[in-house]
Amino acid sequence: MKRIITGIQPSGNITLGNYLGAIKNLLELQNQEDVELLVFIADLHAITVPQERQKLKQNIKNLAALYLACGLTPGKTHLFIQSEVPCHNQLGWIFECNSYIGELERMTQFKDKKAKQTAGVSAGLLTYPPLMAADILLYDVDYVPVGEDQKQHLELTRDLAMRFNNKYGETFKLPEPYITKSGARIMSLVDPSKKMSKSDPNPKAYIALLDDINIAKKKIKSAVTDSEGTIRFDIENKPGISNLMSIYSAMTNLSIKDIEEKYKDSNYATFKEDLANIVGDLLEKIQSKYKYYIESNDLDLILNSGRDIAYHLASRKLQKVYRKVGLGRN
Ligand code: ATP
Ligand code: LTN
Repeated sequence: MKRIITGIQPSGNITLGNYLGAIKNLLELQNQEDVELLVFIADLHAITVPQERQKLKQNIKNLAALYLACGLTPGKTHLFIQSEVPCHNQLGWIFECNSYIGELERMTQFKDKKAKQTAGVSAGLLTYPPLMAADILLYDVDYVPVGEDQKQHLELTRDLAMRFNNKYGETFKLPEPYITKSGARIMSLVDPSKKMSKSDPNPKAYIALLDDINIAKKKIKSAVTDSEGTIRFDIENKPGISNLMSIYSAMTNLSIKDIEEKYKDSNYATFKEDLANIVGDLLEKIQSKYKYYIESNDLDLILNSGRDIAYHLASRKLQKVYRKVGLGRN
């Protein structure tokens, strides 16, 4: 049995980048035999940058419903909310005490997010990776499916696990990142040098899974391309169309070569029209299921069950760690 965990932040509208880079992989993993999947909503991570209370609450619930709408199945996947399993903060603290400020300051996400903060940088933004390490190491997982941007945090997680194991004896299993090539890095629709991000201030940069379908299609049709007009993959010189081709490929499982062949006599407008329809169909399917979950009591029942299963696993590991570190009386 392989155990797998991943988390996603409830920091805004889940985008097509999140779907193709993270959620789609989960659906594939979920359908494999001998896989136990844990998926959580990383609300503690979300508050490393300022959040409005009401909005955060709503984002957490929306995200849970969205995950289910995308196809995560409760019997196969344990879905829970990070803050409802306090073992995450508790182990997170132990890892904070075993991390060096220098290594945390080197994290790309920290540097990026720090640069974006206008009203001061929270200490939590710096100590985010030890909390993420705790999220993972509590559960003795084999794999962590994430987008490429999270690889560095995964490496740190492995370093922290090894550091702890060396100091206190074998305690944590070393997890592997699980990154699939297609959809690993979907870029912004207005600036293809930046990744598509749900916290981008310009909503035209991303397709949100809950976007109005016509607006989503329009965003694709007006995505930045170039003046050459041929549908050819060349990230360096044609980043805009290459990004749209990556999206197309991840959506349809057609290879980039197949797409180039299919559209060799077409123009950007035809290609974009087709892609807009493909994306529109996906959003339509997800949105109708989302409507069901957001209005149903099932959502709370599913989250309660996920929380209880996660707590059961995590508390056993935490107890072991406390004992090894010498905390408390036991
Ligand atoms: P934020 O803008 O709030 O930092 P985000 O959109 O970058 O959020 P995260 O919550 O950081 O999303 O990431 C959720 C998951 O989606 C992670 O596994 C991440 O690697 C993946 N992911 C995020 N953006 C992309 C993208 N543009 N392409 C592919 N995968 C992505
Ligand atoms: N840092 C991740 C979200 C995240 C996560 C995790 C992913 C928090 N904890 C544990 C995998 C495993 C992000 O920003 N995408």
